[in-house]
Amino acid sequence: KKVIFSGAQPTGVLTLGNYLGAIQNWKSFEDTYNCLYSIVDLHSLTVRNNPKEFKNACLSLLAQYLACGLNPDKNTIFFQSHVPQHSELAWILNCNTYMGELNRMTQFKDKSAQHKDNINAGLFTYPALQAADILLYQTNLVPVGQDQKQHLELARDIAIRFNNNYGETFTIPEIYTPKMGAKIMSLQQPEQKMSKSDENPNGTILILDEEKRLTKKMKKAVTDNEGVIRYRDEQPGVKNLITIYSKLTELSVEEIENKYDGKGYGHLKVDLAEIVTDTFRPIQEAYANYMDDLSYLEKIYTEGALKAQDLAEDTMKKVRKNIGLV
Ligand code: AQP
Repeated sequence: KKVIFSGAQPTGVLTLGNYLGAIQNWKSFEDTYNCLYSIVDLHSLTVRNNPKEFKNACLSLLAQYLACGLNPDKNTIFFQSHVPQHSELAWILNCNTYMGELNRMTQFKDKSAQHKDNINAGLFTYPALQAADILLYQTNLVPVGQDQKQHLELARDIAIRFNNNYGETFTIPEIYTPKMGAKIMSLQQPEQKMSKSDENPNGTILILDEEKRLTKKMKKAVTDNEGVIRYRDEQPGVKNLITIYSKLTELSVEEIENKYDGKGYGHLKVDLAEIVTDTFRPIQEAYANYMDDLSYLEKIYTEGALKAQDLAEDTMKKVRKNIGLV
């Protein structure tokens, strides 16, 4: 079977953007690929966390993965930090990645502008750890949102360079982004992507938002003065709402435009709030059950780590040998 690797950071509750851009697709691969889905906790150390809250966020993200329907019998679900080979390979790849390449990463530019008081080395070398995450499993396909494309291209460049210098070591991964929903935008600033760590809570729908809160956020979503429900770049707010609608109902853009022909934005927002609520209700119920059963979560992440370690060690043996470590 071909291998899929992807992950999300435990930096907060998953957003509707994470769900539509990534998690929803992950599930669709579980029968045809050997899928590894990680909670990439080491990546989140690039921001300052309260250790107790961080630990909760990590367990919560595992419960969110399961609640979103990822089947632990079909997928390997694990914490990145439980597989020490990630850190080992990250160092080796750091030594095969150029400062110039890392300097071009827009995520580093954005995040270092946001956190001026903590521009740490980890934030800068983050893409090398991400490359290690992927290359460690001889990954064929990486399903991610649009925002991760640049990092993935760098991971490919690093793998190609490494293979050229040291002989065939890594599979070169392909990038998979969904045709629609690869970049869900903030409800408040539709020119910016929806993000877990957005300071304005109204811009972001979280998969654990309860109905009232969710409906309120949806009603406040920024639109425009055009007064027509059309999917076009001149109406970024409305375009974003139609994208979400289409992804969750599988109605085409045209069908949605026709359905709301002559109707107002309020109508669209109320209906969409209901659709999102209906999607998240079973997830929220399942989430509460998983969070009540920490020993089950422990069983899942322990088994996941063992499976991932085995695969990772196969690659590391090859890497150590090829670079000449005794
Ligand atoms: N707005 C989005 N639309 C579509 N896909 C998205 N992803 C993130 N935002 C959107 C995809 O979700 C996966 C997990 O993301 P991550 O946890 O690795 O972190 P991120 O990409 O940095 O996402 P956030 O939500 O913006 O987190 P913070 O605020 O912590 O930086 C990835 O596949 C990502 O592409």
